[in-house]
Amino acid sequence: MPTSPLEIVRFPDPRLKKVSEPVAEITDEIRALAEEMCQVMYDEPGIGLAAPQVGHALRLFVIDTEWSEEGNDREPQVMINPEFLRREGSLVWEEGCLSVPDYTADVERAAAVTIRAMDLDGKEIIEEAEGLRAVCLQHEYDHLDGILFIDRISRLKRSLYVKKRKKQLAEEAEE
Ligand code: K2U
Ligand code: ZN
Repeated sequence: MPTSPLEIVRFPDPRLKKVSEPVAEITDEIRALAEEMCQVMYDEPGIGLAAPQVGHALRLFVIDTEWSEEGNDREPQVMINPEFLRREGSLVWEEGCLSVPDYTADVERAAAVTIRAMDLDGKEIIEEAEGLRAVCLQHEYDHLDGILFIDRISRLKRSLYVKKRKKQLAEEAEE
């Protein structure tokens, strides 16, 4: 059945704070959603996208940290019901988010992770990652627990962003 084009949910939409539900069964609808999420990710462009960011409170995200604008090397990975088996070390990375417009900040996360998930065929994936891919996996996983990168920065920095964002929304409403 035709689905409405996916829209990116933006802060301060309450849907971004919800804890998503596990995917009970990999249905054709789940496959279609994952496919559309990959398209939105490449269109934005981004290197990751979680289902709650497009209004679906499901424990599913897509990630592709290797692709380039030429578009010939796209290999998106769909991660269903992911969990971390290991998080080690520490690194700081300047993060942005497709759901948090016009803002970046340094975020501290684990430097190396091992993640276990299911792919679209229901096959178990266990993957080790470090650097940008480790950051992205943790960033997307946070979305499934209703956590944004701005929840991992200082209260002062977060409050300054919230004030700026609410002013931006008020000005847009007046236009
Ligand atoms: O979840 C999202 O909003 C996509 C995020 C994923 C991400 C954020 C910070 C660091 C790593 C991954 C980004 O908006 S995707 C945009 C982007 C593109 C290239 C490099 C870093 C972030
Ligand atoms: Zn994000």
